[in-house]
Amino acid sequence: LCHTALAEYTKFPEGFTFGVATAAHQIEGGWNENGKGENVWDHLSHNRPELIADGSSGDVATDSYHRYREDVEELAYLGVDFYRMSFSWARLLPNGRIDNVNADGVRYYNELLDALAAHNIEPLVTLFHWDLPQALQDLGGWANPHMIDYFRDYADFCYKTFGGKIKSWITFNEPYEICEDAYGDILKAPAVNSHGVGNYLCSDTLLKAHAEAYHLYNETYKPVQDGKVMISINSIWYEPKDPSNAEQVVLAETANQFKFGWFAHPIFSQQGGYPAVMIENVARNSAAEGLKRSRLTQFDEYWTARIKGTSDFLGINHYTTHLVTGAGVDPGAKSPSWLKDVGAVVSTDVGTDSASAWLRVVPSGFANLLRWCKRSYSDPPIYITENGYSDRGELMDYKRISYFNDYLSEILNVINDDGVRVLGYTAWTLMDNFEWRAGFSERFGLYHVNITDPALPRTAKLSADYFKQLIANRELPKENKYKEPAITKV
Ligand code: PNW
Repeated sequence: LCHTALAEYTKFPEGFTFGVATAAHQIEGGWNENGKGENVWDHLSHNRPELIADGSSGDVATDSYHRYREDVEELAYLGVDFYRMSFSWARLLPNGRIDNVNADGVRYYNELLDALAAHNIEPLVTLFHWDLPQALQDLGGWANPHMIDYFRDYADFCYKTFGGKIKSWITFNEPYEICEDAYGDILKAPAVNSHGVGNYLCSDTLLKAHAEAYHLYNETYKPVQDGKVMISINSIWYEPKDPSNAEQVVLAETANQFKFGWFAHPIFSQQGGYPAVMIENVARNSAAEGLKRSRLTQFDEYWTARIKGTSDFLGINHYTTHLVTGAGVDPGAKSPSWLKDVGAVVSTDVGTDSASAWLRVVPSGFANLLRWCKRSYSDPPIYITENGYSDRGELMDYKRISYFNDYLSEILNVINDDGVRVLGYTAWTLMDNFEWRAGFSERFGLYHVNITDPALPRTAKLSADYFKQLIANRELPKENKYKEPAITKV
């Protein structure tokens, strides 16, 4: 599974673009400044601090609300083509609705967008990167179908207010994490933990909300603003532990349909709607539980058609590969739950490690995922909207560099050998930041942030230098000056 082959291809194709990503709640801070409303992450970290590994919060984060000019200087130093950032819904619309606009939020994002423009850095803006206004969560959040209208209104407001400065939009970041981790579990805010039920109510609403935001742009704004709209889907890519075991091969495909296909199939497949194996498994389990209907509501003909084809690119966030070891209910699965519905036992015992338990380094899995996307979704144009590695914040971050280099090398392999249409790459993340429930204990940044110093100084890590060279040359470095020096034993 895990091979570090010598890079066969080193040059990126003409027009391939590079960027780095952040998310509002992970960097901005200023959580209640100048009219910003409370969001679900403010709420979780203030009311259930025991759920955050180091007791930290996004109250100050990396203070990018005040220090954004410094951030833009770092982006300019790296030489990125684009910056993937997100809007804080509650900074713009404190209660989530358009009847109460926070002028300071509009000012903040206008100034940030202008600073990017002054450096020729294209913004790629995510409308929703997990920080739902608490006022909307109080109404049920993504489990409430009326959220389709609230999200459409918010999108409309953003297109109208900022659309002259933005050519690329992402509606949702990682719908799986939103629906499964936040509604089906307590891994993300609002930690509803309605396993096997709330997660599927969420996906029904979220996919419809996405489609409405897409159609709105296409019909009303695109003719004038001429931009693109996509969605970013996260994959843990699943492979059979034993590739010669037929049952494991089938189950790994099932797991991929449940994970990536849950949101990709309705939008990117020819047929539309949820993957067949999901519909089957959840219906079977629901009946066995004595329910009258499947916990997974299906899209009718209208919504199947309305959701299909609503993304100009396939945005992929990819970090890792896990293994399927056999059939059955995973020992960690709650009942009912998504994992029980998958019906496979999974393992993270693969590749090498990182500071995040879930993040195993398996570059070859990335290539397999990309080839699978080409096959499954009729060769879509793809942007990698996140990819990165966690450690404890070392400045000489050799392991992050080798992660980037090996994963980028797999992108070049599939572009050249398989004709997968990968058009751009986004590193997660510009700087160490509030890593959700892991707080600051897991660090993904190209820049180090010293959070014990109130000035929150940023320092370029070795990986920042690596990334800068990569962008300047549009090729992987030939001689490996970024290799960890061998330790001489005495
Ligand atoms: C992403 N997985 O989350 C998020 O978009 C970022 O906000 C976050 O900081 C970053 O990745 C690092 O965690 C993920 O299980 C959550 O494969 C889970 C997975 C991947 C990404």
